[in-house]
Amino acid sequence: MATLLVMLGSQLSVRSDLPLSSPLPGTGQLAPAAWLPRPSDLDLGGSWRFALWPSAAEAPADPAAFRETEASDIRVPGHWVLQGHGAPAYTNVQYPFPVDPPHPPDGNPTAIYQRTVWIDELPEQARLRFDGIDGAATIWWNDTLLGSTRGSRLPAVFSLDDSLRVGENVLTVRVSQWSAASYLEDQDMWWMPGIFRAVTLQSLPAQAIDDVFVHADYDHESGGGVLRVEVRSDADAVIDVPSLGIAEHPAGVELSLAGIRPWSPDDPVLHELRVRTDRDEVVLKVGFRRVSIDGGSLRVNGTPVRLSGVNRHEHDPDLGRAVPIATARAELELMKRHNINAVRTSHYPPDPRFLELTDELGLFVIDEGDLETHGFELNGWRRNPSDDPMWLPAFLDRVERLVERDKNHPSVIIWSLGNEAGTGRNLAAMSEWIHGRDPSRPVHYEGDRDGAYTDIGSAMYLSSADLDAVGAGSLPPGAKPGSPAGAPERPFLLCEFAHAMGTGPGGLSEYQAAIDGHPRIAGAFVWEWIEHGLRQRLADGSVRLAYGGDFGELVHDGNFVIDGLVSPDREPRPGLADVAAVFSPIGLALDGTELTVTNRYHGRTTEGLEATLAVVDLDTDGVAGDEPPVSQQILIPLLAPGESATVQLPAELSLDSGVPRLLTVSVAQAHATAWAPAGHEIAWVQAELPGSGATSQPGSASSASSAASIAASSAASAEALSGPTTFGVGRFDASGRLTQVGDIPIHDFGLRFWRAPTDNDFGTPWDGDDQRSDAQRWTDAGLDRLQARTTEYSVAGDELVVGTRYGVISSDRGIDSMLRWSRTEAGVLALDVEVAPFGEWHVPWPRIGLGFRLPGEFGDVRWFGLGPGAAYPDTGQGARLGWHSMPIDDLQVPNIRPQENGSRGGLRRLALLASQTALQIDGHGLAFSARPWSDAALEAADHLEDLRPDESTHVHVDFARHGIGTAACGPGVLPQHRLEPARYSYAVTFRAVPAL
Ligand code: IPT
Repeated sequence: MATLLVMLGSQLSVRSDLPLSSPLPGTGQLAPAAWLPRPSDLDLGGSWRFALWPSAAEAPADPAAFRETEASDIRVPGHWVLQGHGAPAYTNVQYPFPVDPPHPPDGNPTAIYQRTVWIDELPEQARLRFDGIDGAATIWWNDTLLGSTRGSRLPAVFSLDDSLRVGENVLTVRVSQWSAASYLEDQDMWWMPGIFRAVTLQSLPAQAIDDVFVHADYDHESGGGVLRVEVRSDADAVIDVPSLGIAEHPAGVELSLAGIRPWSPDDPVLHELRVRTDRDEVVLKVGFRRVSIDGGSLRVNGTPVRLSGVNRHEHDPDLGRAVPIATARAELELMKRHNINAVRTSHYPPDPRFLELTDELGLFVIDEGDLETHGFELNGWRRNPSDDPMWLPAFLDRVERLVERDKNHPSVIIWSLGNEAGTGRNLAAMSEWIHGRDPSRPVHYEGDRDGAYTDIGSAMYLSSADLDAVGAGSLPPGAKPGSPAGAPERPFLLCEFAHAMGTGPGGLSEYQAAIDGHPRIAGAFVWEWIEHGLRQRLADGSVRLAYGGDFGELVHDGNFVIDGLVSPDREPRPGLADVAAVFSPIGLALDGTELTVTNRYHGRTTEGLEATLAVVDLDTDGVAGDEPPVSQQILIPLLAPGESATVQLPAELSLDSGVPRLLTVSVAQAHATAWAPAGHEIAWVQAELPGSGATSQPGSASSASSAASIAASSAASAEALSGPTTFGVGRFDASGRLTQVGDIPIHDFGLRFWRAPTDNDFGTPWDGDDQRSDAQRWTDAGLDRLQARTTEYSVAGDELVVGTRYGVISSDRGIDSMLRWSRTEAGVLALDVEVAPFGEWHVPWPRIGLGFRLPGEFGDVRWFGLGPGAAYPDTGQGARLGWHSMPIDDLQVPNIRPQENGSRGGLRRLALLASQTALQIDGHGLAFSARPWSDAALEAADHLEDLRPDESTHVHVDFARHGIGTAACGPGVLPQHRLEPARYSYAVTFRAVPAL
């Protein structure tokens, strides 16, 4: 390997171009170094001359030829495919070109960029830095060839010393979309070429500071720190750290410091470090901390970490991966406000400024290399670059540029070699290189399943049960395909889990319980933070959020790129509230009037948190009145990280007053932070106290019973009905369907068992025996084509009975139902529902509930139940019990690919409101959704923009729902959240009330 490294070093510094088929890294660059901005840096972003050709062969070969060419203007940084030249393309695993390594195809969009730079006075030394060029670039300054770049998300720095001139200078960059390097950049994302990160001209003195490596260690036993700053420069350097009283200390000489406050995400203490020579100065921020693996757990400053993470791609719906730094900051602040404390920079090093923000705001980072060769898997991993010596220099170059650029950031606690590149010698060599250069951080790579060359066990999309078994040490290595290295001394994390595609993710609570149950489990990273929808203007002038296939790609992977906790415009999806609840660093449990508080912060006590107890009386239906809750501050015990304590809630609220009560404890930060104001909520918990008085819940949903079918049960005195009838405040049609409650017209009333499949419903569960998705199994079983037949319609005194058989077309399978209406309370229609399967059923049902349509003027809802966001059986951890209200439009989750969404659970009272009147529905454990379009329209639509209100309000009142799971990529719905076919009975009431 030594010879190869020498070869690599010399090859890199040669000013030559590199053939597009060469597997080698770039040419002509300066040695990789830390990203060290200086105030005098000149940003070369802006408008450049630009032209694009369909192949490299057709594009001008050099700057002189380009000067004669017609060109337009383009914005730098940016992707040309988002600025009217060519089109983006989305593939997940598959390469969009033949797998013929190391050759790119001839059809290879090739662009030339050019701009002038005015120089007043020649600096002693000048450098040109590119932070990211997607594609393979060749660079000229004036007519001098500087070299070439490979590694789209990595920096490339060139010396300009002998090519600068006073006056006008010309910078020319030729970029080909495809090269040998494309085989190493098969991340699941849009293919978007262009100069998409900053281009900077640095003017420097002759003996500049070339590199700085800060070692800032913290010893949690002594509370002391050790600082050593290595400087690469031809001049002598000194350091100053004013906040620690360090001045003019010689670089390279170790300093022991007592009484250091360490860096942690919860207390991100940074110190300004100045590195100076006679002629040069750079300023960095330093944080003291130590990463270690001890007793099988991953620790920072001695404390085991609990990584509550997300995978973050750089994405903006208009700008692609050219994400403005203000946007990145807003994203990180949003993460912090949702209790996310870690980011995996999937699957490439981020914009270098991003890590300044994670240092400052406090997030742990897994910094990942720009490497993925996933498409080789589709060809049996044959000729995978990861195990082919021809690619070793490129692999080493990529990891070296990652580590050298980002090594000074305290937030970076783990290096990751890349993603989904199989396994092989070149990956092992990358890890070996890191261990030599930066032994202070562990190395991660999920593909190292045997733990042969990395330090942390890792997996993707393991089920919560398997994660629990890994934590307990009971899942041996290799027990399942892809199961992780089991050695108990290796900490373990899920680098991806909880695939947040469409409605979901379901099952977060079970994962978090497994994480919190085992110190060996260092945490997990949701796939993924943001949906990569691109804003697209269509020929008719309309605008939509586009996904794979929308740009006419020959091969693509559809909407698999739309799988985030936030929309492309960073609007939270319902899953984000759920993540905030399960990731909360303050664990709260309420048992009667005993509150247990657990401090799961990494680096702070509970000081500075304040808690409120709110108490509200419930009526016998379990519903609160309109009066505001009685609130008071309560004391939070002072807890160090990892500690927990139980406190008694204050007696003076006379908690056992005889009536049932709802208690809500909320914990908030007392003081403003960089990312949230004072009073921002960190954690909450609710519990109901039954009270000593007896309660009756008239509308209770009951659970399954084992009896097989429903008896036709009309009393002897029953009178059969054959036409429309009035019964109490209800009107019924000739088939016994409810058509009116009071004055409110009701259409298409009946039982519903179907839902517009979610992305998870369309996925094949990783943990199932069936190769079919739930949605496929539902259609195979005929749930999408039930036909109704009235089996009974009769009245007997105060009971109206309607039996309906829902049969599957062309099958002898179906569902029998019996609806028993009663009118014992004036103005109220009470309904008991029984359903039971008949024939063979081997598939869970999507839902059991009522569906109907109201006039569109019923445009608002008010409900007592879980809210304000959606809650399915295995989602909605962020939803709480109380009164909520909103326009029906706001109930909709604007999913880019429409699907079942926005159902509110835990429902006890619902009012569907028009201006004068309201339909009120009461029950227990119900769920509802209401939409301005039908389920059929929802299911048929490919894009959000296809959905149009149809002047009705379409309502579901569900008794039971199948869970959501994460089968879009991962395990399906857990057994306890499946809706298995069985006999069930439920109760609910209807009434028309004045709208208030
Ligand atoms: C895993 C990838 O690492 C990630 O980039 C993304 O594609 C994700 O899947 C699905 O959205 S790969 C794994 C499912 C084989």
